[in-house]
Order: sequence, then structure tokens, then C-alpha cells
Amino acid sequence: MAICPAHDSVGQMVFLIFGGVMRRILSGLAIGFSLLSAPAAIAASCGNTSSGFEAWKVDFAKDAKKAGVKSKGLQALAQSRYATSTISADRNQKSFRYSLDKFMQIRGADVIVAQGRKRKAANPAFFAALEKQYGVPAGVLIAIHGMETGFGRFMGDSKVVSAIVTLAYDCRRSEFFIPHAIGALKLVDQGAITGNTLGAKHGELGHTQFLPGNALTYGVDGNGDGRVDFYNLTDSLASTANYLRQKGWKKGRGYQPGEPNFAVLQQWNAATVYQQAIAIMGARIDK
Ligand SMILES: [Ca+2]
Repeated sequence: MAICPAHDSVGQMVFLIFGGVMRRILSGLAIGFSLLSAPAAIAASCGNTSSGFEAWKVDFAKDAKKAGVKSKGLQALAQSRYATSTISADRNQKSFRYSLDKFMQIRGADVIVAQGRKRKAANPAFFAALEKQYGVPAGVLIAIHGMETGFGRFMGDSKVVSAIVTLAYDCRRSEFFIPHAIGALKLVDQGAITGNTLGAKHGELGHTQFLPGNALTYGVDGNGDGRVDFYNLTDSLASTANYLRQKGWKKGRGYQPGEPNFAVLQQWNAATVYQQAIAIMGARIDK
């Protein structure tokens, strides 16, 4: 896949301007295959401009229905609009090569650590409960939260359903995004999102920016109100912890490079510098 990062021998790598999206794209592969192996055959053909979008939606609705999407989801699909800004962002992704130090500086690691420590100190019972249930320590979850959305300050301004459906239609990475589009429509069916829910340019949701297919698979109702809400901090961090646990997080084991849980961080984001940054910030927050 063209978007995959290219490692080099000194541990630097090319990563894309849309920092977190690679993680979601890589981690979406597994769910992608599992959804694609469902009985529904995806027959609708992709397009590179908005002109074929409406006709494609009609075809895609049949596939979505076969994949188990119900009336609310199908309605959201019908009402989705071609997301010009998403396509523009996707076409104009630039890659950079940063050292770990430079990456951490650009992403404001010191600020994330300082604010993260305060967040942990303000709510120790919450983070202790998450660690007890999922095994993931506070520092890791807080570092991810800070990196992904600045602790919920920047969660995106694109309509999730329109963005992800447009990416599914667009020929560039249709196969990758189709399962996430189906996932988004199922999230609508479940009431987790609506057609108006806002997220990032590639349809990433909530505090820690899950792609919809991953949100569907790993989302949990952390606050027990009967609904999985990625814009609720408790639900979102519980879902993040659940993702890491499901990917093999071992309670009480280390997460620095070379330690067992670093391999799990590698599944959260494909960029080496991102993985290392989370490990460093997490340890500093938890110190
Ligand atoms: Ca909830």
C-alpha cells in the first residue's frame, strides 16, 4: 500500500503529515480482511471524481445491506456527501523524515508530558481502574490521548460518514476503506454515531481517533450508560485500552523498545518515531 511507511537503517522513517492515520490504516488491515471475507461481495466500482459518487452509493448500499448494515446506516449512506476536503487532504499528504528528537519536539512532547501528569494526578482512580481492567498503564493512554487530539481539543471537523464513504468510493485505497465505511454505517445503526458526527479527515473518531472499523471492533462502553461514545473520555480511553489489550498487551510488563508491550504499541501506529515517542512520554508521565 502506497501509504505504508518506509523504514531506514537508522531508525528514522518517513511519516505522513496526518500523523496518526498510518496506525489506523495498518491496524485496520486485520478487520479489513475479516469484513471483506464476509458473504457480501463488494461489486460497486470506484471513481476518482465526484461525478460517479451518487450512482456508486446506490450500488454500495446493496453491498452494505448484504454486509449487515440496517436502515439507519443505509439512510446515513444515502445522505452522505462527496467529501471534497477529505479527498484533497488525501491527495496532498506529504511525507517527512524526522529524527525521534525532532518528532517529539514538533509534536510538543514536553507539553504533553506536563499536562499528562496533571491529568493523571487529577483522576488517579480512573486510570487505576483502566489499568486494573485492561492492564495498560495511565502514561501510555494519556500519551496517546495527548498525541492524537491534544487531550480532546482537536477531534476534527469532517463528517465521519461522508469522509469514510468517500474514501471507500475513491479508487486510491478503496479496498482498505470499504470495511471502515461498512463499520461507520454499523456504528450509525448502533447509535454510536450519526451522519453528522464529526471526526478527522479520514473519518477518525473521537478522543483517540479510531478509524470506524476499529471503533466498531474495539469500542467499549466504559462509563456504562449503554452507549459507546468515542467523544466521551471514559468510553474513548477504555476503548483505547481495550484495543491494546486485544492486540496482546501484557499486564505488568514493560513497553519500552525491546520489552514485550512495545510490539503492541507498534500496532497502534506504524511510525517508529511515534511508537518510541509514546513509550518515552508514557514512562515520563508515569514516573
Ligand atoms: Ca458510554
